[in-house]
Amino acid sequence: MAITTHDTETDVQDRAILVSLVTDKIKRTGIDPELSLQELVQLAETAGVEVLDVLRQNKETPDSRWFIGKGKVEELRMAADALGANTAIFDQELSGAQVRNLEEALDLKIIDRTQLILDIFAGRAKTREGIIQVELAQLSYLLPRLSGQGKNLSRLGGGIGTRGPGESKLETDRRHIRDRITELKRQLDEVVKTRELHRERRRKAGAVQVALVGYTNAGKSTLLKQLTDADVYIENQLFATLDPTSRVLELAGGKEVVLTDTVGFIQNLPHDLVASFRATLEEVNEANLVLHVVDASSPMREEQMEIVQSILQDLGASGTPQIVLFNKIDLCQPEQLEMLPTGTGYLKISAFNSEDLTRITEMIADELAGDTLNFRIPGDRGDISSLLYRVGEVLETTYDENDVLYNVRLNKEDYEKWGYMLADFVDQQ
Ligand SMILES: Nc1nc2c(ncn2[C@@H]2O[C@H](COP(=O)(O)OP(=O)(O)OP(=O)(O)O)[C@@H](O)[C@H]2O)c(=O)[nH]1
Ligand SMILES: [Mg+2]
Repeated sequence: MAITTHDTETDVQDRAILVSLVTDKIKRTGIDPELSLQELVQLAETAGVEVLDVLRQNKETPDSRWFIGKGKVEELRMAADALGANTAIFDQELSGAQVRNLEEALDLKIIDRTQLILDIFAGRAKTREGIIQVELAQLSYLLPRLSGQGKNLSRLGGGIGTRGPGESKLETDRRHIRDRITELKRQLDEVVKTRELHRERRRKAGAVQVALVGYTNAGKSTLLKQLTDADVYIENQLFATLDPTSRVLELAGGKEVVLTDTVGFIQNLPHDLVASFRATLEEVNEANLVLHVVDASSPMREEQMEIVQSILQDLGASGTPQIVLFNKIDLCQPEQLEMLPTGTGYLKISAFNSEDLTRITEMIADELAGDTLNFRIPGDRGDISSLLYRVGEVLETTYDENDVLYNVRLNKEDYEKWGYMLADFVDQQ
């Protein structure tokens, strides 16, 4: 049962007014509401919406009935009439009742930030895993908003350019949705198992995992493409990537790692999405090294970095070694560049500069490199020699009668993993 269909050709273009309510609670989060609004504009444009105007209000607490104040509702109606809007998009999350009240009063499609993000994801999902995860997130978002739902059930799920859950199934009741959620979770479990098998295989093969993570649009997929020639989707829009893509990357010295591109993060990443995408995001957890890609030219750079760190923490990956790649320095103002931290663990790069790409692979190699060890391998143990080449960086090879002597740089983790095969061949002298 596909519940989301994108058919942009036949859909009337959404013409929207964006609304931001700044409450005391939001002020305390420290996220600049103006930057958040700028991001909402980008999200709306990514979803194919034409943004006509932006309305702002400051209020201690949201209005329980309308979210914004009654006067502001009137202002929104007038603006919508004057500009010919058919949609209002709120930067903060609305309750089901607020959506219904606003829709009835204004005769506009009412969408909040969460639903907009879910919608973009729905349009992007291509793999079975992605599609299941998005539908699960959409239904989990919809379910608590269904109570007391009357004639407007049809409109609630109708997002940007989509038939969201509900719209195509007027008859759908909560039990139906719960059943569907159960079924989706079961399907997701299967996908998770397959993914675990893949991971297990990679681990057994001794592959070192490096994950590209970062705020959406930071340049993660561009880096994967530049570093490995991967044919991935790159677009100057939010959430271009949904499903993780892995490619082999050869480092300086010949060592190979598996580099994985992941879904981008964003502030207030909907909770339901994080929960649903946990399987995908597990890739990050498995990584031996995280490359945190930052758009150094963004005015929200610091906030974005904090948001990424806090999501990594939620995922349990905050302890993984990390290299911060300040990307897009070709777009930076000189004063922006000066403010960037330097030192080990930080690189200033442009994804389009080949020298910078080499510096990345060098830093990855350094970060993963461990101590050097000497091995003495009998000539008839080619299996051990090739293992050394695969898991370590062979620095020197000499011959002593029938033995080959290797000086190899091997990190602790790999030595622990392969020690049972290698320990007998360590040359103590
Ligand atoms: N000028 C400049 N643009 C860059 C650089 N790196 C990436 N871009 C551009 O930034 C945009 C986003 O790049 P992506 O690689 O799709 O970003 P992403 O992090 O994968 O984004 P999501 O998948 O949406 O999370 C594209 O238009 C890229 O061409 C860079 O170093 N300099
Ligand atoms: Mg991407």
